[in-house]
Amino acid sequence: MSEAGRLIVVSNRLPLGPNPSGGLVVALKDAFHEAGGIWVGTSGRIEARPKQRFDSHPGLAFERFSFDLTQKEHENYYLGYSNSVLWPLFHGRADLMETRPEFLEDYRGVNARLAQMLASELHRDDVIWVQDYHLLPLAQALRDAGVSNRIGFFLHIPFPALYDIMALPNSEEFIGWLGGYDLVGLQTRRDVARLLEVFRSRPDAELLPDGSAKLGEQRIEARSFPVAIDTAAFAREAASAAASRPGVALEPGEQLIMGVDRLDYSKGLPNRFKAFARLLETHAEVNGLVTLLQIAPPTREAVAAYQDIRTELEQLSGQINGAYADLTWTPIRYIHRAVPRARLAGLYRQAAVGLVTPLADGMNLVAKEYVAAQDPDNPGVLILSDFAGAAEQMEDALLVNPFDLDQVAEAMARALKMPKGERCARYDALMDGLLREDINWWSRSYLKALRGVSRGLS
Ligand code: ADQ
Repeated sequence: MSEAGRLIVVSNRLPLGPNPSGGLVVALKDAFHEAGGIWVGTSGRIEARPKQRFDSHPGLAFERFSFDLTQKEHENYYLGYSNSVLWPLFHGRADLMETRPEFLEDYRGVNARLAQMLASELHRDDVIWVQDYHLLPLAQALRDAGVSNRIGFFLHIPFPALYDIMALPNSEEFIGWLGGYDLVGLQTRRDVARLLEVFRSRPDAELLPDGSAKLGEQRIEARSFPVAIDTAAFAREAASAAASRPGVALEPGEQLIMGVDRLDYSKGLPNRFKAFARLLETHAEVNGLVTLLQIAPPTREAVAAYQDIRTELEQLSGQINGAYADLTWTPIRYIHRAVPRARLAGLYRQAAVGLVTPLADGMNLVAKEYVAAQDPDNPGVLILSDFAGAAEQMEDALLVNPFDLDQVAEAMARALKMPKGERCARYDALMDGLLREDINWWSRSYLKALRGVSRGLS
């Protein structure tokens, strides 16, 4: 164990079970091995009398500290303020926001309760890394409880524009929440520019020559740290999955276009289906020879906007299949459930085109997974929305404006016909970047920056 203080990670959901998986667990494995520490988050249990508990497991390099939510907290903090206010707003859908005073009250309340629980467990040189939009006020609440440790935040979703923030009933308070952090990590340079614009607009904030900002007494560093995947491991998984499992049954000469997204309105699925219909309409030569496989598992179904998107997609896929299908060909295969990871990796490798067209997305890891899964000798083509954070690093994809259906349809036609030489050149360039800037690079560079901020600690 190193001299560095322990790492305290806080995320909404705690990784549970004896052998937890997921991107963040892989990302933080080395850091926890080096420094030890605690991972804090909700237990997934809804209890009338919420409890908190520590547990450790011999296979894990961190202790777990979980806490329950009441039904009211789950509805107001999680479904309410986090996913019916912040999520739509940060994805440019202020029109879908549902603001209610009790949402904000419990959002503040859960963060304050968590700060109280956590404050008494901290050592003086621990560094605290808070993950995502559910926990924005946590640093302020910890500061109020007398915590002076280094506290960093990472936002996994886009940072909103100044004008969008004005739509929040508590926009002043929102900006104040950021003032508790030493380091605010965002996905892209575009997000950092939006945050700095917010500071620039405020008389109580000062932009310092080193690029950081001062808000009240707090110095805040804002930088981009594009989140990533375990590229080499995913590539291996895809190669072995493709070798051991059958993919989708295709007719001779038929090509697969594939999309994988949680069923979320930010992912641009209706536009994607419409663009695919446009391809079928304008490129008769591909009819019968191309299938769109869309995997979209349900998510946050208790929130009304998610029920609407489901209905819309079912109608659209029904209409398009009704118009184009024949006895041997169904143009859209729409699968409304999760697919095991290894299976997904093999399907990516089978697909000639990866279609990633969100209208707003912090990063989008599917874009990275699709490229990592390709056969280096015969890779497929990634079509990527300019509105995904990943576009900033993945310029060798076919970048598209997802609102322009003709452009997306033309990109599909181009990708389906792209000569092997060009496919390989694009894949090589993309893969170089993904291997260099992988998930370990992401967590290492963030933690180095966080441990490097000075708070006058001895
Ligand atoms: P998400 O919005 O969930 O994440 P994304 O980055 O694409 O979006 O990650 C989704 C993950 O879930 C991928 O690893 C994907 O393989 C998996 N997944 C999706 N559909 C699946 C299915 N049907 N079956 C199995 N697995 C499936 C948020 C932000 C993103 C940001 C990430 C990480 O919205 O912008 O990239 O966090 O910071």
